[in-house]
Amino acid sequence: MKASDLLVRALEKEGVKHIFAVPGEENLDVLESLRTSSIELVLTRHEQGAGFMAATYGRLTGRAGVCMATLGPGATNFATPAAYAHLGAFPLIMITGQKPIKKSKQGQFQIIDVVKLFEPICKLSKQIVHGNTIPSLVRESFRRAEEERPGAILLELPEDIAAEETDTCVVEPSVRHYAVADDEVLDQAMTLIKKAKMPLLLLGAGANRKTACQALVNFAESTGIYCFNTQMGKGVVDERCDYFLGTAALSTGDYLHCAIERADLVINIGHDVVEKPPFFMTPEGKTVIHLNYRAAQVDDVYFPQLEVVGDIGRSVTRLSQKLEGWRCADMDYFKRIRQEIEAHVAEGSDSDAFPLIPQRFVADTRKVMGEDGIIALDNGIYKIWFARNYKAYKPNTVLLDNALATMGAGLPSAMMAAQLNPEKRVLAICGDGGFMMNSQELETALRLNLNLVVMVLNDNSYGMIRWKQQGAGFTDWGLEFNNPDFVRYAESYGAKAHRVDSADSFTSTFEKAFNEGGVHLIEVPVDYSENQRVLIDELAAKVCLL
Ligand SMILES: Cc1ncc(C[n+]2csc(CCOP(=O)(O)OP(=O)(O)O)c2C)c(N)n1
Ligand SMILES: [Mg+2]
Repeated sequence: MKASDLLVRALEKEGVKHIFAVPGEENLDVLESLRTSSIELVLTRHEQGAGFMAATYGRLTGRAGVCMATLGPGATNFATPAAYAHLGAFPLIMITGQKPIKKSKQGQFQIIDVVKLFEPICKLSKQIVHGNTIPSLVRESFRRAEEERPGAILLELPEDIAAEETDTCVVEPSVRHYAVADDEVLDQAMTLIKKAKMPLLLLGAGANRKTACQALVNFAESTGIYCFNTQMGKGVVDERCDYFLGTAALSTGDYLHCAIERADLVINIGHDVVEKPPFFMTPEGKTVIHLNYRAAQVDDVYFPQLEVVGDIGRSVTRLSQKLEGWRCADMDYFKRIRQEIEAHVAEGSDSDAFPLIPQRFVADTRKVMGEDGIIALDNGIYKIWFARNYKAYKPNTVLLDNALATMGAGLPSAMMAAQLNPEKRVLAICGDGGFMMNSQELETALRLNLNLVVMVLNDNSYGMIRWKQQGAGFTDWGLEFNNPDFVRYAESYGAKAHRVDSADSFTSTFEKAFNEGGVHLIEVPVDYSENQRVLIDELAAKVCLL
C-alpha cells in the first residue's frame, strides 16, 4: 500500500471522522488518499482555525482531533493551537508536510526544522522517515495524545515518504484503564477530611475531562462539603446546587476568597497549575489534598501536603465509601458566603444601561442559552464576568481557555461544538479584538451549514489590557482601534447579522437568531466602566463576614 493510503487507513482505524486542514503541495498524496476515504476533509481559512477546531474536538470527545498543514508557514501557524492543546490538555494530532528528505532540488526553500520547533509544546514531535513505521507511530500518537494528561502531537510526513510503497498493516487500538489511588493514601485523605473543621472541595479542569462528574456530585452530596471551581472546572457540578459557592475567576480578593481563606482543608480534584491559580497557598496556611491523574507540579503558590494519584472518578468513589456516614459538621459560614456571592452577582443584571454593562449581558446570555446550550469564549475581559456570573449547568457547556488564554480560538472552538451538537444552541462569545483574529472562519461556518450564533462585544479596544493598564495606575493610552461595520462584514459572508440597540432588545435578538438557525453574528456595544468599580474598587473595599 502507498504510505499516504496507509496513514489514512491508520487514522480510520482510530475512528477519525474529520481532518481540519489547509493543505499545501507537500500534502497532496495524503489529500488524494483522503478523497476515497471515510474521513471528511474540513477546509479552514487559516491553520489556526483548523488547529483550534481539532483541539476542541479532542476536548469535547476525549479522542484526538486531527489537523493537517503544509511545511514551513503552514506548520508555524499551528504553533498557537499546539500550545493551546498542550496547556489546555486537549488531545490533538497535527500532520504536517515536508519537502522530500531523500533527494531534493529545492534547496532550503520553505524549510525550517518543524519537528524541533514543536518539541517544547508537544508530547511527541516526530518526522516519519519510512512508510513502514506509520501504523505504529499513528497508534503511539493517539495513545500519547489521549493519555492523561492529554496534549498535542506533531507528525511530519515528507513528500517522498508519503508517496513510497509500504508492506505493513495497521495496528489495532488498545483499551486503557487508569489505576485507582493506593488504599493507604486514600486512608490518609479520609483522616485529613474527618479532622478538618471547614473543608472545601475545589473542582478543576481534570474533573471535567472524564466521566468523574457523577462520582463528584455523589461525594459532595453525601459529605455535605461545599465546593468551588476553577474556570475550566465549570460544569462539573450544576452551579445552581445548594453546595456550590462560586467560580474562582480571580486568584485572590473576590467574595469567594472569604470562604477559601476560612477553609482549613481544600480537596483539590482535577486542578493543575496551568490555570491561573484559584487561590494562593501560604506556608503557614491551609492543608491541600491534590487528587488527580498525575502528581502535583509544585510552585510558589501550590505545594499540596498530600497527593492522591490515580483515576479521578474511581478514587473519589473509593473516598466516598471510606467516608460513608460522615458529614461535615458546620457549614453555616459557607452558606452565608454563598448567599452573599449570589446577591452580589445579581447586582446590575437588570440594568437597562446602553451600551450594555457586563452584568446585564451575562445574565441575559444565561437566559437565552437554556438548559443545555453551549458557550465558547474567546479571551478578553468579558471572560472574567462570564466565569464569575454565568452559572454552568452541565459538563462541557462552558468552553473557556484559562490555560494558554489565547485570543482567536473562540470562534473555531464554538464551530466545533456546533458541528458536534447540531441540535443545541451554541454561542461563540468574542471581543472585537479576538473576533477579528480569526473572523475569516465565518466562511467555514457557513460552508459547514452550522447552527451558530457569534456574539461580538464591541468596545473598540483591547478592553482587558485597558483594564489592566488602569489597575496598574497607567494613563489610558494606546489600546483603542476602529472596527469594520460588523453587520455588513458578516453579511458579506452570507451570514445573518444584527446589532443590539438597547438593553431590552438583547434577549429577543438572540432568541430570534437561535430560532432561525444558520450562522448569525450579533454585535453588542458594551460599556466596560464597571470593570474598575466592581472588580477592583468594590472588592478592595469589601469586608468578609466574621
Ligand atoms: C493571541 C493573543 N494576543 C494577545 C493576548 C493578550 N490579550 C489578552 S486579552 C486582550 C484584549 C482582548 O480584546 P478584545 O478581544 O477586544 O476583548 P475585550 O477585553 O475588549 O472585551 C489581549 C490583547 C492574548 N491573550 N492572546
Ligand atoms: Mg474589545
